[in-house]
Amino acid sequence: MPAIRLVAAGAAGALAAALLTATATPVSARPSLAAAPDIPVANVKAHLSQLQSIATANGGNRAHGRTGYRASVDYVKAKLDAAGYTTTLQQFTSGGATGWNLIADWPGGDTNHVIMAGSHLDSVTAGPGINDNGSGSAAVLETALAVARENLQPTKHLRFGWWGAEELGLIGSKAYVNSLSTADRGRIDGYLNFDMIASPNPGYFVYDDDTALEKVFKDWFAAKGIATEIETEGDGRSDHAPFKNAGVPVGGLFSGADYIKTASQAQKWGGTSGQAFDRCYHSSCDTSSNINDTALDNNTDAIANAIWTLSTATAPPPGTVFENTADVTVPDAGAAVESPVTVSGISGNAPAALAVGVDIRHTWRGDLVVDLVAPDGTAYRLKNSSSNDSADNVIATYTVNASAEIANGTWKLRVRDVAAQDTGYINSWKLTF
Ligand code: DTR
Ligand code: ZN
Ligand code: ZN
Ligand code: CA
Repeated sequence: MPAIRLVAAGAAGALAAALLTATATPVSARPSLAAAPDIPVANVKAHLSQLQSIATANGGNRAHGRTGYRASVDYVKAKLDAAGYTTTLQQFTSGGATGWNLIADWPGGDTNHVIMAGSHLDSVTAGPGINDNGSGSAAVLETALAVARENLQPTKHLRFGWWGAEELGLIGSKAYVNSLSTADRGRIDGYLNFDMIASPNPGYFVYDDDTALEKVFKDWFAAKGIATEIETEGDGRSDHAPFKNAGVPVGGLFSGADYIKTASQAQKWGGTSGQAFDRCYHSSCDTSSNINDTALDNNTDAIANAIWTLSTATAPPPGTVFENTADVTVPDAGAAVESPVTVSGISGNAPAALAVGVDIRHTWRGDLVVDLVAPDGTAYRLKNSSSNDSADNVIATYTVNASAEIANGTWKLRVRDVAAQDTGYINSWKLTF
């Protein structure tokens, strides 16, 4: 029987937060660092069936301030406690009603580097909210249970969250982020949000916020041969917004709501063009039958892959090289050209002595001006032109103090030929961290 500890937190503004923490002994089994397991979609659907039953037994919904919401929280919490998680109920009030966030920590991992996944557990009052957002909640729950089944021993600490009162304006997730100290926010290396991931006429949308998080999802879908689009419905529309506003890198997946699927989207994803991704969005028909099993299956497996990848990845060893060997012609006495290199997996800022290896083939190197451009657009001059330097080629390593720049992102080598005659091309270039 887990020990229950009541920790009353001081009232914080309009939201009084009280923490209930249940600590259970994690299951013991062989540790795993392998690739993510395939998550059985039947398990996810079983959670959706439970959430449907809960709504049916509680006035037809699971909305904030209604009995169906707390029943949903109790269901998810019981599964996590039994699996060995340390769960915490964070209480808040909104609109005169009590709400709860459910936070679950997987024991272990570096708590200075947290990977977090979350979804809102509340529905609108109009219906049971099985796609919005039972789908995200069930997928995150089953992923967390898979972590326990596999007894994953991640490098980074894993935390999961189920938010209350999202439908009233991201109330629960805002309460959670506001309750964190600046230091604790800085310990979250990434927050992954899943709100509507099994729409009956599904699309495959990836949040285009943090490039490294986006890449994990896009690479997984690409390997499965599933086309994706970036999620463009607006940053503020789900629980990743409070994290993003607090400077936490965010990512996530979305299968579409009330917007209409276009003909080209139906071409790539199937389904029905000219029809909403989810015709039952915020309606009473958002029930267990309002789910596309294939989208639920794919997105849940993508979530598991992201959790395994992001929490077990260790920082690349020093001396990690990011290189572009594609030839880029430099127009004679013309406009500058650029060659990109995308850096990922490097936490924090770039080094004060960033090595920039350059290999440009040219018959009069004095024509050339060469810059390193950081992901935020800042240019660092590597080489100026000089009228009397007639030697061939620029093959050199420059050292740049890039400590003011975030390491991850797309860096560019910018080259311009400023004098007529003599021509050349970028043969390759690289960054060494
Ligand atoms: N606001 C969410 C549904 C939603 C609409 N657009 C997006 C974009 C990204 C995530 C979620 C959504 C809700 O009704 O819960
Ligand atoms: Zn909604
Ligand atoms: Zn939602
Ligand atoms: Ca020239």
